[in-house]
Amino acid sequence: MKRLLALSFLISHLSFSGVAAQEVPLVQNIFARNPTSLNGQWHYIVDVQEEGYYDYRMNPTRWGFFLNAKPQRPEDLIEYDFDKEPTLQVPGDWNTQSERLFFYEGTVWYQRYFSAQKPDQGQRTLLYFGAVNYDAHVYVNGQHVAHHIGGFTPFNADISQQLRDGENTLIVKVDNKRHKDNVPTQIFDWWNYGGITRDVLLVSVPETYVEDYSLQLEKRKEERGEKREISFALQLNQKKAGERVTLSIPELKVRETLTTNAEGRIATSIGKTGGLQLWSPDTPKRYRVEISHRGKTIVDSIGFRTIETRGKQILLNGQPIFLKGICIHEEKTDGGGRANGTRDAATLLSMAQQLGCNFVRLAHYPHNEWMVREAERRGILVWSEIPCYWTISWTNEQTYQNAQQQLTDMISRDHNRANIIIWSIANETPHSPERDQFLGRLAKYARTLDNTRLISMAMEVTSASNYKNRLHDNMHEYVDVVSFNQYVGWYRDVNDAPKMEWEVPYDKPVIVSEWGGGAKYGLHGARNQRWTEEFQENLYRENTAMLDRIDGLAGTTPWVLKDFRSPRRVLPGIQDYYNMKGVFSDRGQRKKASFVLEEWYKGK
Ligand code: GCB
Repeated sequence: MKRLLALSFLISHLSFSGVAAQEVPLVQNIFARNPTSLNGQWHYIVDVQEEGYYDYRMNPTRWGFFLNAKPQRPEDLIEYDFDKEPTLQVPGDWNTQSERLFFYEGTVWYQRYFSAQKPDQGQRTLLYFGAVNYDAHVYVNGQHVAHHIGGFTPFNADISQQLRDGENTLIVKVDNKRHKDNVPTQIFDWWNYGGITRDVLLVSVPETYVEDYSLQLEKRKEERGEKREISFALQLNQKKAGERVTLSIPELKVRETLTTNAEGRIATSIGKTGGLQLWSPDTPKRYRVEISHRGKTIVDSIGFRTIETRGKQILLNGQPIFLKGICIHEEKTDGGGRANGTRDAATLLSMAQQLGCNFVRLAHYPHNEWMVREAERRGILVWSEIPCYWTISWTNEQTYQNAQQQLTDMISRDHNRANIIIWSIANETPHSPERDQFLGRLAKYARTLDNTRLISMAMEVTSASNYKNRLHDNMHEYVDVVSFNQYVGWYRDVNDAPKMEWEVPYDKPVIVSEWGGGAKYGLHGARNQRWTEEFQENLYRENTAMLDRIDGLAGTTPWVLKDFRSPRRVLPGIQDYYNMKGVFSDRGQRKKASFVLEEWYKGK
C-alpha cells in the first residue's frame, strides 16, 4: 500500500544540484508565467565537422559560430553568416523540414534575434527550452548560458546577465549523434529526430520566485480508518524566510496565506477535502489553483486522486481499475516528424480514445508537456518513461548520472499531473548483475523523488518452455507493477498463442506493456500472410484471448498506436523506414486489428 507523500518529493528534488552555472532548477508550470515565445523561424548552419566549435587542432575555439561574428573591416575573414542561411521552424525536427537533413545525425547550429530589455532591478529573465535533441549548448550574445544533455526533457537558464536592451542573439548548438554511452544508447527503434523540438520561452520573474510547488491528495492512516487531506509544498529559488504566499482553490473555498521557512519552503496540508470531486477517467475533474507571491499569480489546473496497489490490483481512488491502454510515440501523423503542442496531442489522443483507451504508455521517453496535460484534461491515465532502452552502458557512472538526471527532469516537470500514475525506468533491458545494480539504484532514486506514484519498467518474456511462459526478473522487487513485453505471433511462436500459458510469480499487478505485429494499411490477404491487415487482426484476436488467461492482468498497452518512422525498418514496399505495428496507419487510417482491440476493451 502506498502512502501519498508529496513533501518528500520536493525536499529531495530541490536539494539536487546537477545544474550548470547559468542553469537554474526547472521552473514549475512555465506556461503560467506569462512567457514570451521565441518559437518561429530560426536560421541554421549544418556543421558536419563541428567547425564552429573546434579549431583545426580539435580544441574548443574562442571564435566559434556562437559569436555570430560579422566582418567589421573589408579584410576581415569570417567564414559563416547565419543571416544568409535558410531557416527551420522551431519547435520542430530538422529531418522532416529539409530533404537534405532527413537522415542527418550530427551538429546543427540554430540562430535567431530577439528583442528584450535588461531586467529591471529585482527582476530576472529566464530562458526555457521544452526539449532539444540531444546535446545542446546555448549562447546568448556570444556567452555560454547552458549545456543540456537528454533529448526529451526541459531546462532553463538565468540569462539576466547576458541580456541587452534592444536586439539580442540566441544561438543553440544541437548535436544528435548517437553514442554507446548515451541514454538512449546507440541503437533504438525510432527516428532520431534532431533539433529544437519543443517550445522556447522567455520568462520574467522576480529575483525571489516560486520555483516549484506540489499539490497532492494524501491518504493518512488513522486509528479509525483513513483521512484524506491535500498536501501543499512550495519551494522558492532562494532560501528566504518570511516570504508570503497565498494559495487559493476557489471551488474548495481554500484561501490561505502561508510564510516560507528559512529554507524558502512551505510544507503544509489542507484538511478541507469534504465534497472533493476526485479526478478519474470518468470525471477528469481539475480544480483551478492560484498561487500568488510578490504580486505574481501562477494559475494551474490540478486534479486530486489516489493511486496504489493491493495484491495484483491497481486501485484508482480506492477502486480496482483495468488499464485499457496503447503505446504511443511522440510523432505527428502524415510523416510529419516530432509532435508538439495541443493540436498534435489531440490528434493522437483522439485516436487512442477511438479504441476505448483510458490509459496511454508514452513510449520510450518523456513526451511534451502539452501531451500530458491534454491527456489529463481528457481523463486519460499515463505511463511516463525515460529512454533506458535496450543495451545501456550499465557500468558507466556518467551514463547512470545521465539517466538519473532525465528521471529527475521528467518528475520535476510533471509531478502535479493527476493522470500520471506510473514512472517507468526502462524498456527491454538485458539481464545482468550490472543492469540490476543500475536500475535498482534508479528505482530507489525515483522513490526518493516521488513515492506517491507507482514505479514500473517494461521487462520481457521472449520464450516458453512447452508453451509455459514464466516471467523472471530480479527487478521485480523494485517495481510496484510488473510489466513485460511479449511478441507471440510476430517475433516468436506464430500460430501458438492459443496454446500459451503465462505465469507471473509475483504478488503484484501485471501490465503487458507491449504486444502486437505489423501490417500495411490496405494490404489484404489470408490471415497467415505477413503484413496483411488480416494477419494483424488475427494476431490481435489470438493475443487478446491469451492475455485474458494471465492471472492478475491489470492492463495492457499494445504496440503501437500508429505506424512510426524507424531507420531499422527497411523492407521496400512494406516498411520503407516505418515500423508498421500501428493499429492505425501513419495517416490515421484504422487497420482491422484496431476494431478487435476496441471490442476487447469494451468488455473490460
Ligand atoms: C520492442 C520495443 C519497441 C519496438 C518494438 C518492435 O520491444 O520496445 O521500441 O519498436 O519492440 O516493433 O519491435
